[in-house]
Amino acid sequence: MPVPEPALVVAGALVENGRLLLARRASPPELAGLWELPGGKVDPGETPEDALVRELREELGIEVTVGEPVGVDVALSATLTLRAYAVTRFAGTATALEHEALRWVDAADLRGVDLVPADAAWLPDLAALL
Ligand code: DCM
Repeated sequence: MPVPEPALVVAGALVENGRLLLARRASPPELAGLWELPGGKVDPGETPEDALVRELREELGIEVTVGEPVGVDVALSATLTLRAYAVTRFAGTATALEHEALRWVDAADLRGVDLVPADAAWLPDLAALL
């Protein structure tokens, strides 16, 4: 039997003036209160870049230009893979439309933040953007 490709979750690393945007999750219970790069699942027939544009519009109310991948893909499970992209340009003011809170962190702040486990794998890559 063919093995299906894992579905992809894409997340955006928005950097402005040496600070990275993090968003605090409201759910599920095991991730609630932890900080993440905002994003979400790629829909069937959608490119990862288009999915990230859509997700950041829905979650933050901004229009972004998607840049290069950041770090390596992270396996969330056998069926789900997580990928981060640099977001180099965006228009509008990021607002927590679906998260509990937003926060802009500098390199020092980033070291002390409680990230969701998958995103913590990217800490060196994220620090290098700041
Ligand atoms: N996820 C993650 N890190 C992110 C974004 C998402 O670990 N920066 C995970 C949480 C969920 C899955 O991806 O297991 C789907 O995300 P969501 O619930 O936001 O659609």
